[in-house]
Amino acid sequence: MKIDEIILRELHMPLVRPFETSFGVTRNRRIVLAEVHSEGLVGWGECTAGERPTFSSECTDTAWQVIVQELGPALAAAEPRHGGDCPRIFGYVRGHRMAKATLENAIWDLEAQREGVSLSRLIGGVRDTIACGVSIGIQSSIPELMAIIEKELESGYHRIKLKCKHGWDLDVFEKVRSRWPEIQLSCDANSAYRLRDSDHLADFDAFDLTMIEQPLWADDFFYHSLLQKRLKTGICLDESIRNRRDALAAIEIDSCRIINIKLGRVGGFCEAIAIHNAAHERGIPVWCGGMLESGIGRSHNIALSTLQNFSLPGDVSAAARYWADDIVEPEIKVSATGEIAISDTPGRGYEVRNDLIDRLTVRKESIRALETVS
Ligand code: OSB
Ligand code: MG
Repeated sequence: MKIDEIILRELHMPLVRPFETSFGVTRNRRIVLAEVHSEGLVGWGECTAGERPTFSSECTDTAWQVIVQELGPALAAAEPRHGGDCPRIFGYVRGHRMAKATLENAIWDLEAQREGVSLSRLIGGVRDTIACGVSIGIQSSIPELMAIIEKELESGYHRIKLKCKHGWDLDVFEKVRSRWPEIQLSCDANSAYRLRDSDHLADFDAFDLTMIEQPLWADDFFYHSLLQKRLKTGICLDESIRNRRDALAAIEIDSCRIINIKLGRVGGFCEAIAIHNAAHERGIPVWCGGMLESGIGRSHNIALSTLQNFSLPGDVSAAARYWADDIVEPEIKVSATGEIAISDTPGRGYEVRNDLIDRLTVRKESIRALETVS
């Protein structure tokens, strides 16, 4: 496909409530969106990098720079046939997977539109609804947390994930489990613990958690495998898994029993599908993580979640949990039974609200192929 133009934007979007993890609080998102124009169609991609390099080494500004200086011009010059060509085109840039995913996912959206199929169908999705969970940030008190959980359960969500850290873990699980003995409950430490906390983490076993997500270092498999031997609860890796090779290594040495797949963290649909397949063949279930996305990134997460081995509820939840006014329509909603229905319209399945996107845009840049003088 000939790439006529790539328009890169930064949007400012305030969250409806702050989101606190062991690495910090997010109140306002600075979201980079790519709009790729090709042969009369427009594909959209969202960058999931945070505002600061705290979840991973990427952030809004590094992604912007790498897309403007390297990936955008390289993509425009390359004329990819489909999304599957992107890893090769971007392969000369080391790292910056969230920046790469921004463009790769836009090409997958374009490809689905060109083929006249939904993105879910294009990637081989097998579900017409996906089961949804919620990720609940650290709160200032347990009663506040209990009220939020009550509301989310009433909304039908299938799984509650609690962000945790030292001082916000065992007491919290204790209270939540005694009130709701049967719910699917998990926790996510975002690397808040160290191997010396192994005995403390083994105490989590008392609460029948579906998994403990990323307890140790963000770049580690080895020490997670030592920790896993000391836990009954399965470890789920998020931050540590950058690609299929990492997933294979982690599974091989039993660093985890479950994998969280995030499109941005792994560099886009190609690698996400490769990790999904590798985990599937080895009997390791996966689920789709979230990064406080707008409707564009969320629509891609929904499509990804329709693959066979996404057998656990993801952090893919209703737009209204994050935004007063999201940038796609129809609004992304979760049914009373905690599910999102998959659209069968061509592409990502949700229209962009161009007027709203223009109003939220704080910077914009047009990227075309580098002019080559022959
Ligand atoms: O570790 O899964 C995570 C949000 C930002 C950064 C990292 C994570 C998260 C979430 C929120 O857990 C998931 C969501 O609701 O989008
Ligand atoms: Mg996580």
